[in-house]
Amino acid sequence: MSSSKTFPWQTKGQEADAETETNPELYQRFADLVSSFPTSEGMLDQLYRHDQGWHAPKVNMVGAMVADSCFAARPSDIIVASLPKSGTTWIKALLFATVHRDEYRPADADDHPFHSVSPHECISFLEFRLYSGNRIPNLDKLPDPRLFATHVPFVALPRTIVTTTSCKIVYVCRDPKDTLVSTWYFLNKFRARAGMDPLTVERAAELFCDGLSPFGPYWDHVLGYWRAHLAHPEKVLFFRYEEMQRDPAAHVRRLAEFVGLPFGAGEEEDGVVAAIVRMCSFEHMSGLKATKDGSMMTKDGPIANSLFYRRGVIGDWVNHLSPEAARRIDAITQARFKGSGLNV
Ligand code: PPS
Repeated sequence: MSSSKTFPWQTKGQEADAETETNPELYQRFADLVSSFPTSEGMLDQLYRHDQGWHAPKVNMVGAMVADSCFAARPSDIIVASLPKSGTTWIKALLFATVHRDEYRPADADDHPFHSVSPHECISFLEFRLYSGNRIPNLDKLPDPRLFATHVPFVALPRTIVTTTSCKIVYVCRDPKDTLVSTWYFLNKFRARAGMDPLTVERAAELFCDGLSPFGPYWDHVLGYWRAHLAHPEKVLFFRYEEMQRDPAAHVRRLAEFVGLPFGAGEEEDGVVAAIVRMCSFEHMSGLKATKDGSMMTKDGPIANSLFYRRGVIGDWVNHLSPEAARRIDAITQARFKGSGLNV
């Protein structure tokens, strides 16, 4: 089960307590609004289409709207943004380990918070965890820099994240076919838990191509952050999962510089970058006891930390998707990204 140990930067999860404010009226107002949006079948939950053009289950769309109206960004905040299944857990681990490297030395990985809590508890999602269950969390006491995460598209970010100039966004995207296969696999686990038949990968691919994936359409999501990165490279960092796999150390250095905490010559000599890369690797993280035996609470009940680790490789789609489905996704990607300078 989840650890009883708490850290100063840790936010409360689903477990509301007497100190946490709630606002059921605000949640209800947004729930009523979302109920008026068009709906479609999704891979697990029914998806609602926001008038900004993105899709999400009702509870997450409501969470995003509450976050938009209540979250107050600080100039020192750092926000991880991504589509589900595109490297979120990994980038959370890398960012947390980099920012907190003096407090928790990666060389002493045996003593690191990752032994007690998953990267998802080190960096909480706004719309899944913090703004859920009618709660309006008090995030004022968290020490700087505060680290948060979101799956919402750029257009739907809480507005103060965008308007607070020096608040930074770290975005990661992944090949759409691998993102789809990872999403399909993950959501089928929840379908099984809910007693639903598994979704075929063919059907999942159709839904994905129609934009009916959580926080999709995939292409709008990636393009939204890509354009924001081009317009404001000092505010939005843009990483690709595949490039991170090819050279993780270079990405850790870029990440550290971007958040204003570059590695010094002494740290380079001491091998701190390599230690962070090693500690956050799929092999290390998936083998931890906190991953294998731990879980965290979500709206759907406890979810095993191990579910966030499957294979962690590039190109696994080839083992699942038909050539036709792959061609269809590639054709959409080519058409949608044409002229954008983006090559996923
Ligand atoms: S989530 O639910 O949005 O947080 O999921 P997300 O972390 O974005 O995606 C899960 C996929 O990322 C792989 N993964 C990793 N790859 C490399 N290194 C590390 N440390 C790592 N941690 C998780 C995970 O295995 C999922 O990909 P697939 O292709 O399904 O294996």
